[in-house]
Amino acid sequence: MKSFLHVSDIGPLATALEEARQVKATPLAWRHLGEGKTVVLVFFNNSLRTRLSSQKAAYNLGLQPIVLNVGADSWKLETELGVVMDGDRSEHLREAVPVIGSYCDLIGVRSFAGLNDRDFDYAETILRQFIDWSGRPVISLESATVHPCQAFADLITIDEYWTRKTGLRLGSGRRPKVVLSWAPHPRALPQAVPNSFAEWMNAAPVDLVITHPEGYELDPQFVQGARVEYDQMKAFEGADFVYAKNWSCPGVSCPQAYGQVLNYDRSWTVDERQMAVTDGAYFLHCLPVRRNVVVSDAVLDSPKSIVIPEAANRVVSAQTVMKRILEDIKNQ
Ligand code: SN0
Repeated sequence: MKSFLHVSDIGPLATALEEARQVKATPLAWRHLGEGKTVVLVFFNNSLRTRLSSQKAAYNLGLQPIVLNVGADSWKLETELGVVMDGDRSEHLREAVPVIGSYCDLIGVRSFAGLNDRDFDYAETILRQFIDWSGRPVISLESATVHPCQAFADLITIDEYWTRKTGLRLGSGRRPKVVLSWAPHPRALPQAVPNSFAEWMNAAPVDLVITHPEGYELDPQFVQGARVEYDQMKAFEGADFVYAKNWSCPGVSCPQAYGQVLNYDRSWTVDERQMAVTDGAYFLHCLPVRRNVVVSDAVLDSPKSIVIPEAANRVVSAQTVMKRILEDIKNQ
């Protein structure tokens, strides 16, 4: 695996899921695989789960993590090409990235969408510079348009709870109905989480329904053939899994509104009213979540909420991805 951004980077999903099950069952079985190797985890933005689960995944593989918080304990880095560097950014990625690459064997990067310039964000301009100039495999730890480690953990969680509900493995028998629902939020948030969730669910043996108010249409490369339903209650009918997430305007139907909050309609807050029409759906969210804005206390604190096991599976997804990369390096 050269880099990890898209579901296609991990190959057949059934194989990846089986590998994740093994990693979860025996996390220390590959504890010598990463010996003598280093991963640098670069954070341009805040993180709790990604930071800790990536480090824990590395430790399980005998891989040494180094964490760099850009701007806080490094120079402020310039990310745009061709600019006159007379502002507060002291170093360009053009130098910083190959230097980081020379100190490690793989790199993880968190670089949120700026939400100002759709072309800059959707070209993954920052992550691409790491891929092009580091000479190392690069993992997106939520970059401008994708959050693959989260979506992989979401799939692992849905697989586990589908088996718990039906006794069936995902991919054998009926497909679960999975609903991705937009929810209100006071701030403008990226589309990376819903983009990746949609991409991974489209590749998995599930029926995906996406629901959001008009104007929040996700980029077609991620929606693919999924059903889009503008009536949230209708979308939730008979659902087996509900995934709530806010995102700002993706700029598909309204390019000038890219990255903006179009409305703050609190009737979209996921509550018992919507959950009542599901088929006893489990509730997922990537966290951090704003209580009583995105989802009510009653739903988040109910036995159907699986946000904590979902977060725990972030170690499993990160470890499975790092294990793959280390095996590739070894076999080169
Ligand atoms: C990020 C996002 O992409 O939506 C990270 C999610 C894994 N979420 C936030 O930035 C939430 C911040 C807030 O103020 O609630």
